[in-house]
Amino acid sequence: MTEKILVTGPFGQIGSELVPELQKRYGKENVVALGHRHIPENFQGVLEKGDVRNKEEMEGVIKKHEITQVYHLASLLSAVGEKKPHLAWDVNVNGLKTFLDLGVEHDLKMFWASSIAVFGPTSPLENTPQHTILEPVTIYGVTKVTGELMCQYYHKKYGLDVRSLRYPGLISYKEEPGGGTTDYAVEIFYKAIEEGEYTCFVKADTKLPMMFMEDAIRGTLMVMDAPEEDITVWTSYNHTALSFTVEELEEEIKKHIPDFKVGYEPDERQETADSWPDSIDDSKAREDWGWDHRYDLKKMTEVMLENLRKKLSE
Ligand code: AKB
Repeated sequence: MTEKILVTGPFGQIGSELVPELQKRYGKENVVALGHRHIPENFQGVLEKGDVRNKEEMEGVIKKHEITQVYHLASLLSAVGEKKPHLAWDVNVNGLKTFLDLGVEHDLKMFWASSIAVFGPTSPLENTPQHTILEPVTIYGVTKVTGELMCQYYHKKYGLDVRSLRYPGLISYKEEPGGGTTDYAVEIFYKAIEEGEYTCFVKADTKLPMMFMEDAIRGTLMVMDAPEEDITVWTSYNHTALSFTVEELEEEIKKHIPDFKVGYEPDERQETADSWPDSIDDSKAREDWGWDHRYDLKKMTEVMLENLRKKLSE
């Protein structure tokens, strides 16, 4: 059977790199991008427009395209969530509920994006385990814990095959993130090339789990490809590659741009960053479906600078 894929949030940081990969695998005609407001003019592929909170509208898309799998990525991130907590709850929780219900009704296989934001100040800070205290202090984290529990519940109650990853901060040269706390780890590369200086909105010693986007996309497809009997975590898998402080990233960039200067002016995002782990333990993902990252800080920095230089000079 040909898989017919629906991707929500297709033009966000993850979606804009996942959609082309899915198009390569399944054919352009079999991947439907569900746009909402911002639709890139140069998008090549099948496009629908709609609101993930509107079940009727989403059901129309699923029926029209005979969808078999959904990658539900549409979400407000942590920093923008703090500015719009009610909207964050509505989109992140009610949007997911729409697809969990449609997943059961239309027998869909699903992927949903969770985050390291499920952890909070009472979770262990280093090598945070898969199963631990989850008391997030951001609305984004609250929606992600709720979503994880809903996914697990729908799996247990209705047998829904919905898989998920707790993404760390994601770093990419293709699409910029929007409204997250870990955005500094991408912004710093743009500023290093364009201006030779950067004012960071978190402190120099802020350390968070991170991953290069190519690894994240590979991990996403790996968890979806795994045989169902190998999946032992139905909330969301810890998923990581590396952890570094901003200062360590600054030093790595300086190996390529020696005059690069970084200033530090922490804002309200510092509190969110401080509430998240320094590093997480993703051994469950490694044991269950063979997760293995390919990019460390050195390789990621080289690839980011090389590709951003090209992109910014076009
Ligand atoms: C954010 O900073 O909000 C996201 C995330 C870690 O989920 N990048």
